[in-house]
Amino acid sequence: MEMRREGRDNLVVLKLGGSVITEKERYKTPNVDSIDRLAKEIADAGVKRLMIVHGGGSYGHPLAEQYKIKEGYREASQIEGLSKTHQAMLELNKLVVEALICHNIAAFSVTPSSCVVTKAGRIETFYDDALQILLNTEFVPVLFGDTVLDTEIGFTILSGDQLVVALVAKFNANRLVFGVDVGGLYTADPKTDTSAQLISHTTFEELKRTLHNIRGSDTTDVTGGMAGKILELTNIANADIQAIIVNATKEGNIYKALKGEEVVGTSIRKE
Ligand code: IP8
Repeated sequence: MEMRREGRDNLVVLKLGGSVITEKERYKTPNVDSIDRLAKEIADAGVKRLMIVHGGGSYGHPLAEQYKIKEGYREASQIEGLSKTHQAMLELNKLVVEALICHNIAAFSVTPSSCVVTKAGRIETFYDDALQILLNTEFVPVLFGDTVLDTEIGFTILSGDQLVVALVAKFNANRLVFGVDVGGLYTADPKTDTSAQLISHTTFEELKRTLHNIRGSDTTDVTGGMAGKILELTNIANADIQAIIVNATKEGNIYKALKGEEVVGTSIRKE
């Protein structure tokens, strides 16, 4: 992965999990209250250089699963599925961008499938000139997990998690905030194990070692839930950044994480 090394930009990359901005069990149902509250928290935090990526939730994942988009081209019937999945993501993106604009953020939608091409599911080409200009002119680009074209398997799903990690590396961000629907990383599954404890601080190296213990998410998530996130994070193990996983369903957490204030969650650093 290419790294730009010229200086620090004080750039924050924020991933809003699909389970936070949609009702994950109800097909194509946005969580409008949550989207609006998060837009307000983002506005109040006033981060100057910010990029936002959101996940698919009940918009992208059920369709991606139904048409087996992640696996690539197998049969002609998948083609309509590709269009439908992409269109569903555009619908969700519109809601997120509109909410941000309502809170006076200069949000600008950027469609990943128009600037990224993958090879066997991993980003191969990333045409980032437009993003660079948007950032330099103080827009807040808003991207999302998307259906993308793939030089080996025809098409696939690019997860928002793979995308944020690529953006962190490309634009030399110094903070990556994951807003999810759980409190962070735990020593065991907190839903089934009462002895589970929140891991408040860890390192990328430690994550690599414990990856096999991390559970995937319960609902349909074709891109791997928490385990997928951690796997992506291990790709930037040498970067001098802080990654924070916080519960974005709790009011104030995204605000604090964006401001760099103390917040309940998991903070991950190089060492
Ligand atoms: O929720 C996946 O993005 P994610 C997007 O960030 C689609 O994994 C289209 C399923």
